[in-house]
Amino acid sequence: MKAQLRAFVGLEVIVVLALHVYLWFTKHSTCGVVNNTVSMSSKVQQSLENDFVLPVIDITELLKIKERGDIIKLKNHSVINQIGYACRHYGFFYITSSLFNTSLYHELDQISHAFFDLVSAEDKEKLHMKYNGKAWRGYFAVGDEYTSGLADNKEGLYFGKHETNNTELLHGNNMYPRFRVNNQSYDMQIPVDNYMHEMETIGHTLIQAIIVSLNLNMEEEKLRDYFSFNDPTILFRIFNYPPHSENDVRIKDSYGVGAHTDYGYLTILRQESDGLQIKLSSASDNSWIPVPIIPNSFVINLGDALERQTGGLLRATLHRVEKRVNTIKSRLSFPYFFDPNFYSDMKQIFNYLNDEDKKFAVENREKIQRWDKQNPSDFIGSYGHYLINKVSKVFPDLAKSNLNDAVEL
Ligand SMILES: O=C(O)CCC(=O)C(=O)O
Repeated sequence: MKAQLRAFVGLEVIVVLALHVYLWFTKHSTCGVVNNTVSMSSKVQQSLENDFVLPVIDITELLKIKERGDIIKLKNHSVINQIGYACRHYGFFYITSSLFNTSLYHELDQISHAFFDLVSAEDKEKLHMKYNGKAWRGYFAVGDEYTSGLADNKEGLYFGKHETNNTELLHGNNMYPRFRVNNQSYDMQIPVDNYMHEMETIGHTLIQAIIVSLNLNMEEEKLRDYFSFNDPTILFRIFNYPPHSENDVRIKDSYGVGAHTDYGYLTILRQESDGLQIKLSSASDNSWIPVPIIPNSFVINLGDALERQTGGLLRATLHRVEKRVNTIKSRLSFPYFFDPNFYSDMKQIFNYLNDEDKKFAVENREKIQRWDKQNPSDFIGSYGHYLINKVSKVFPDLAKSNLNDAVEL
């Protein structure tokens, strides 16, 4: 009898444990934690324990589709459904894939470290953006770039599509660092161009997946016209966040990057170490949530143009980067921006949404107050116009010296 009781109690414990495991999985699978091959950093684990983790979506199946333009033809695909869920609820998610070219990323990490850590301030200054006219490309030093009115604690390099004969604002030549340190010569052009090429493929894949996930009542041709992703505006940046002493008065009230949303369609971000934080509109306590690194993944977030075009169904989520005070290590990050065509007027598709999504978009608009108190849907003009106004605020001095009267300051 005793043995039977022991067996029964043992069985009960196993059933209760199994139930807990089951409940945990059903709860978290709605967040789309689908890639079991990814090893999670301790902070991800911690966020899991705090009951939240951003979706991690393996996009290999989409990257395998040979004709890049065909993704927009897909219907009811499980990866697209996961992307749609993440975009509607968070505006932020991770992507993973066995097809990512990790050796290229490693090469770019190495050469970026060599540039930021070993090149002298004088030599970096020779590549300053101020010497590159209206192209808005080159190097900037710590304190040059502002977000929400405060100088960020980062230095960096700005790149875009390398178009030597294009004299339009924010177009033109890249200033690729070429340097020699410790008896070794470096040239950033090939790794930067290769990296941008790979990101463009990922960008085309994701924007089409996002468009399909909207289930719009529109013909393919019209979709391509409304979402101008064929010839996107591309900006690529490499940031270096140096460590600071906690008592450094210059950084008292500022961040690595202050709170902001991105401007265009989507950002494909690779971060070398933790630091990025987001504020979800659904977070009841208004807290900042860490977005820790997951090895071999990218963080994706949506920008203002998608918020505008979808009438608020998809949101550009507020984010910032912590300053580096309790560490001796700097932090590299590689944000790549895949944005609407420079001349596109970012047409709105609210009327083509289904009723449920329309309701969700209206609720979103009522519930969430944007950080800048602006509504991207109210903007009149092209994406290029929107972008120029935005970037001239983050580099006010450069806008005065290099863009002259081309922008309203
Ligand atoms: O460096 C990062 O992790 C994020 C940078 C960022 O927020 C941006 O460039 O918009």
